[in-house]
Amino acid sequence: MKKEDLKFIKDFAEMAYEAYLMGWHERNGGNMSYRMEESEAENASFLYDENAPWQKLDISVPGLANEYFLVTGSGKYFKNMIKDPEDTLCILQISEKGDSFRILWGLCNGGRPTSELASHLLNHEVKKRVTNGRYRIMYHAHPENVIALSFVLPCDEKVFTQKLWEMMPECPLTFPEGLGVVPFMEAGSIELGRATSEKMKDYNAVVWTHHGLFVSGDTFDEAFGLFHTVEKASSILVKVMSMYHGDGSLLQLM
Ligand code: 2HA
Ligand code: ZN
Repeated sequence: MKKEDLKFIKDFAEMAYEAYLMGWHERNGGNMSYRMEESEAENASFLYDENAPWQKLDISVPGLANEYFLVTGSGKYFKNMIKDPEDTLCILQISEKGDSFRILWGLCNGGRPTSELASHLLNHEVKKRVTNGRYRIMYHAHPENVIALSFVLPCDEKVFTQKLWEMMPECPLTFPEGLGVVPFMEAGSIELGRATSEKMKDYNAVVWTHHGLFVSGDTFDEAFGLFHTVEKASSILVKVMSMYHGDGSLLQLM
């Protein structure tokens, strides 16, 4: 077995590159994590540093005890993940009590897992429970139209959901449960992680006001597709709103 044969690393890095091409990852923006299947964790074990030290988490996620994750590194560029996974990604293991982690592979030039690790783990814990283990992916980025709308629409999930549903017939099919919205909170904070994971009980996509979008999915395609659909509907809404005057009348171009 070679690292190149590990399909989940390849799929992860390919999605990262496609998302970068969409313009959702300026500089080192965004982060992603994948909860590995047992067989994947076993197949990748030839990569592991079994002496890796345990590091305390500042949250507790007993629902993820002994789980393995592939996670983006803090400060790493999505653009580079496909060409240099060892430098930009890591495989981490959660301890038996769910209060610590250790880096078994990756970040070969040093570094830490994503600054949004608390959000990722808290959301995985909820989603694993409510989908009976089906959902494995958490993905966050900075799509410009979703962010722009969060400056203009009220911080209200009924409004966001209704407006985006109206933009494309695809929307109510892709997110029939609607969209969650959380108010602006400090990036990387546990508070943001907890607020998002509350929403993940009911939704698969949560708007981070003035910051971005956080989605979950069972496959890379589903997570990417959901993210893409929300951002595309947002871009249509931004265009439609731009064609009206302040008094609600339509711009007359001819
Ligand atoms: O740059 O996106 O939310 C990483 C982030 C933090
Ligand atoms: Zn962000």
